[in-house]
Amino acid sequence: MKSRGPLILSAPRILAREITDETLYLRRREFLYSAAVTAGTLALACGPGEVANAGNEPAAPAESGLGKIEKSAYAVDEPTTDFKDATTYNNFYEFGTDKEDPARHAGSLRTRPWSVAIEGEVGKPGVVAYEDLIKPHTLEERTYRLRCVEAWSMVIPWVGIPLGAILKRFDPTSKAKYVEFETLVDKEQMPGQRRNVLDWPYREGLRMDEALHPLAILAVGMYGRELPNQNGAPLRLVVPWKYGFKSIKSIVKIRLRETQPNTTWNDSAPREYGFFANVNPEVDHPRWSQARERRIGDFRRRPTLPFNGYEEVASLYRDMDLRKFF
Ligand SMILES: Nc1nc2c(c(=O)[nH]1)N[C@H]1C(S)=C(S)[C@@H](COP(=O)(O)O)O[C@H]1N2
Ligand SMILES: [Mo]
Repeated sequence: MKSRGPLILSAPRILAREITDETLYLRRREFLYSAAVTAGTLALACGPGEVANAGNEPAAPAESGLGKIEKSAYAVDEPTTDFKDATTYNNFYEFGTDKEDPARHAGSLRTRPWSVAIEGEVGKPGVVAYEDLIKPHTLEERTYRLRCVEAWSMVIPWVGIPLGAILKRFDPTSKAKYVEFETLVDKEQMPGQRRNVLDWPYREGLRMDEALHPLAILAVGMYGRELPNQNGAPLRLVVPWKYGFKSIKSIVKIRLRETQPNTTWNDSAPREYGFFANVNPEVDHPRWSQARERRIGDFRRRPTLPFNGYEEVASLYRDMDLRKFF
C-alpha cells in the first residue's frame, strides 16, 4: 500500500500486474485445451476458443432477468472482451483499489430494492424505484469500446437505455445545462468506503448536450444478463467516448443543474483528470502517454483513437480547445 496521500489511478502499476495476469491466463488456456484434447470427444466438438471459455460464459439469455433485449446498430466490429476478464479486472474503489477487489467484495452490495432520486432542474422530480425507471423503455444491446485513463481497454456488450430518453421523462427545465450523478454511500455494503481514498460519494457529471447524445446510455446489463455487482449493478452510466472514470457505477442520484458539477476524480487531482475527459491520444496524462492502449486479452498495445473511435461526437466540442478543456 502506498503511504502518500490519496491513491491515484496509475498506469505503470497496473501494467506490471497485467503481465503476470496474462502469463497465468495463457497457461490456464493451454491447460484447459490440453485437458480437452486428452478427453478426446470434447476436442472433436470444440475448437480451442470454446474450450478455453469453459466456465466463463454468462447465464443464458433466458435466465438473464432482463426480458427482451433489442440488438442495436451501435456495435463495434471488434471481438468482445472475455466475460471473465470484464468481471474480474475492475475499477470500483468502493470495494477496494486493486483490480481484483470488486469481484471479491461486491457481493455485499444489495441491488434490490433500489431507487434513484431525480432532482434539481426538472419539472417532475422524485424518487423512482429501479423497476419504474426502466419499465417504459426498450433495452438495447450496445457493444462499445471502454478506454480507461490508465491506458487499458475492453470491448463490452452493454444492455441499456439511452440516457436522454430517461432524462426527458422528468421534464428538464430550460436551466438544465449539466447532469450530476452520485453513487451509493454505505460503508457496510461498500467496505472500500471505510478508507478515504476518494471523497465519497463518487460523483460524475456531463454537460446536457453530452447527456442527450444517443451514444450515452444507462446500462443495466452486459453480455445479455444483468450487471454483475462489480460492474456497477443495478444501474451505471456508459459514455464510450470518454475515459472510463466518467462511467459512474451503482447510481442513486441524478441531479440536473445550471452549473457544472464538481466530480470526484477532478477534485482529487485536477491536473490529471479533467471534467470532460474525452479520450484523446494527443493529450497525455501528466504521468504517462495516452497515445496507445492495451486491449485486455491482447499482448501488444494498439493506437488510441480520438474520442475512442466515436468521432461523431466531435461536433459537441467544435468551439473548444480540447487541450485546455481536457
Ligand atoms: N462508483 C464508481 N464508479 C466507477 C469507478 C469507481 O471507482 N467507482 N471506476 C471508474 C473507472 S476508473 C472505470 S475504468 C470504469 C470501469 O468499469 P468496469 O469495471 O465495468 O470495466 O468504472 C468507472 N466507474
Ligand atoms: Mo478507469
